[in-house]
Order: sequence, then structure tokens, then C-alpha cells
Amino acid sequence: MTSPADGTWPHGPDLDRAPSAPVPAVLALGANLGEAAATLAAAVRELAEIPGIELTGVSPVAVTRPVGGPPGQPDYLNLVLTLMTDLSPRALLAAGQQIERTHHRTREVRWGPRTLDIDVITYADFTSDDPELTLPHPRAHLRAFVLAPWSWADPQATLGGARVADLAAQADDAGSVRRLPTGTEGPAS
Ligand code: PH2
Ligand code: MG
Ligand code: MG
Repeated sequence: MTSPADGTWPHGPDLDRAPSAPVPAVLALGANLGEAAATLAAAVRELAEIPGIELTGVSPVAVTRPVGGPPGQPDYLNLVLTLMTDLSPRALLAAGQQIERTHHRTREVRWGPRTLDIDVITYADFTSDDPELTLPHPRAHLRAFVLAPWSWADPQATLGGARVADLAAQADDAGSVRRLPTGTEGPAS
């Protein structure tokens, strides 16, 4: 695992060590069971209330076809949050999992339908191959359902040296991601 050589982690990177100053992180949210739009909106509010998390961007919602998992599951709603946090990587993961539980998330089928999924996509420039929290998220660079909303929230974002918007366009599921109007775009002209 690596970390910036800027003194934020004077003792070296550690999934359990909180940074001495807030660092940027990216979370991806997905839901395809129940009242998915309401669940995502509630999860964003709940994350924003957590001490140590300061949201800096909330993407528009994407309607996306399921990637992997059992056939016949409903379309997903996905969105991406950018934030600053002084939680450790593992504490940020745990915060997301706590909110997943609030929304009755159960873990049965891999990639099966779920009421709420909250994944840590990046944490500063950490890399981790810990199976509990791999950073960056090991499949994020391939998934338009993460990359497209991320690029809407942060058009300049990069991942592994590539522009997130370019990765989104190249992903296999690029054609199955549709942006929901936010209602704040103003009248069409
Ligand atoms: N999440 C998965 C697997 N497949 N497909 C879409 N469209 N959206 C997701 O959030 C998603 C998925 C595993 O977490
Ligand atoms: Mg996921
Ligand atoms: Mg997950």
C-alpha cells in the first residue's frame, strides 16, 4: 500500500490510521430493490451527517442495467459521492456498511440484487490489496455504472492516470447507463 509523501501518514499508510488532515475519497452507491431512489437519497443524507465526512459532490442518478449476477434482476440506480474525510479507510468502509444495514442490506448472492450497496472507490491515492478493502476498487475502472456518474460529479477526475470520463466511454456497459434528469437543469432552450 502506498500513500502521499506529504506527511499526512507520517508512519506509513495503514487502513486503520486516520489522516492528520482530511483527504479526498470517492464512494459509489447502488440500489435495485425497493424504493431505490428514496434509499439513495436517504443514504446520501445519512453519509453527510457522519462526523468526519464532508461531501464535496453528489452526482446525478444513473439508471443502469445490472452487470453480472443472476439474470432477471431489476435495473439499478447508481450515483457517486466525492468527499473529504478524516476517517481512516476502514472507518469509511464501516460507515458505509452501517448505512447499508440501516437499509436492510443482506449479503446472499454475489452481485445479486440489493437494497443498497456502498463501495469505497478511492481513498486519497492509497493502493491496498487487502481483500476486505481493495483500493482503488478493483473493478471500478471497468464499470460505466461507477465511472459515468463519477465523471458527471467531477469532470476532471482521474483513476490510475486515465480520465474517468474516458474510462466511462470505453467500459463494456457504457451503452446501458442513462442519466436521470436532476430537475435543476433549468428550462430547455
Ligand atoms: N453492482 C454490482 C454488480 N452489478 N450493476 C449495476 N448496473 N450497478 C451496480 O451497482 C452493480 C451492478 C456489485 O456491487
Ligand atoms: Mg458493489
Ligand atoms: Mg459493496
